[in-house]
Amino acid sequence: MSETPYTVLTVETLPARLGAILAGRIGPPAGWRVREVGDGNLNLVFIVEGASGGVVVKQALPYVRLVGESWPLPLKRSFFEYHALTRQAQRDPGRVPEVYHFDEGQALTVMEYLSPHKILRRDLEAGVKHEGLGRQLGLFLGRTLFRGSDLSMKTADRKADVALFSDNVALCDITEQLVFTDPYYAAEMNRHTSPQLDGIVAELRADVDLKVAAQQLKLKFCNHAETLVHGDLHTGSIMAHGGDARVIDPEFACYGPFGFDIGMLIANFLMAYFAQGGYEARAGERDDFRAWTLDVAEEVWDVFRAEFSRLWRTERTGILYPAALYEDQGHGLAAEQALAALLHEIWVDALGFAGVEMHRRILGLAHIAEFEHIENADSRARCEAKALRLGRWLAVNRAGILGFVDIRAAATRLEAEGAS
Ligand code: SR1
Ligand code: MG
Repeated sequence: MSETPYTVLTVETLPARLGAILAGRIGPPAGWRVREVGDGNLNLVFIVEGASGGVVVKQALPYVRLVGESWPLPLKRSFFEYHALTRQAQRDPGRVPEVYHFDEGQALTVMEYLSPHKILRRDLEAGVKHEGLGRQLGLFLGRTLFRGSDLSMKTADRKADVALFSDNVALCDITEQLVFTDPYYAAEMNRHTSPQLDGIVAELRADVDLKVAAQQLKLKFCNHAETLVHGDLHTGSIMAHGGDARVIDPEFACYGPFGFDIGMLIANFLMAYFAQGGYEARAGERDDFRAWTLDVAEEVWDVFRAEFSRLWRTERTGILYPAALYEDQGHGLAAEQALAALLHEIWVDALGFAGVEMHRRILGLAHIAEFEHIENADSRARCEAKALRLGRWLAVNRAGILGFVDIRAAATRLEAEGAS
């Protein structure tokens, strides 16, 4: 912990401030190249390269970067990110950046520089595929969600951890408002492609079934502390290169429902699917890539389910579903029945979360680059409208959607029809 009061880093001050801490790893500060590259909504992110290597320095600002100082935000989010990263590193080794140094007072984390990795969302816009992506993300979800839950954790560890993360109030509040509530009324910070989407926005805001679904999902997010979730697992929180995907930025980490991260992630691949039309000079040009985005989403779920099931059978040593009640009594089949029921519940929740995530990225404050960068507003609105329709179908009908085949059919139908 530093003794100096919190001070915002700049490209100019960083070498003097962090020279002593980083010189051993990357070489003397005199030769450093420092760039501020943060393009997220909240923080400063510096890449610092020296004679013998590079690191990333991330510092929380006391406000929401996207909005400005009018929206203060606690620095303590860096503490939650640090604790989430250390847990994720234990639960799925190698999938998150290694943390080299954490300074709580400065809300500052020094971590592995992932190079030449790029933010996945940029490649989803550019039409660049990544080998093994769905598998790696599915494994990450299976491992972190299982091992962060009562299925794995001991009761004292679990209670202490729930208490620790329960203080991440401000970031949970952002999710509670921005994901589950704001898209469904004329909230102050909302924006959408207008006038093209005005009709469908009015329709969604008047949709009673959708409003009920959104609040049912919010209830789950707020009250079902099932496991430690990343909390903001969209494709801007993933970096990828050459068959290696890494998960970054878990500052929204909290205890929440198993299906939350899964649904958020799947939603972002579904939105990438619908965005492709905005980048086609000739209709169908991106068909192969478009199909790949659906394949990845499906693989995320399939691999999650397989890994979660494997851990259920081999590592279920926590508080819930003790082997003493099942396998040890010769009731292994009942354990499988319980697993199937739990996976079904996770699937249904994940679909609901996917639906509201798609809505908030088009109707709320925080949009996604794949849609935003479609310059022609009519074309952008056509892509967004399809995603809004699919999101509504997912959120409202989640309990009756039996498999990814249904989602694939609904998405391809909307894509073929063109939504309005
Ligand atoms: C005010 S923060 C807006 C969004 O940015 C973050 O990445 C989260 O997704 C949050 O909802
Ligand atoms: Mg982030």
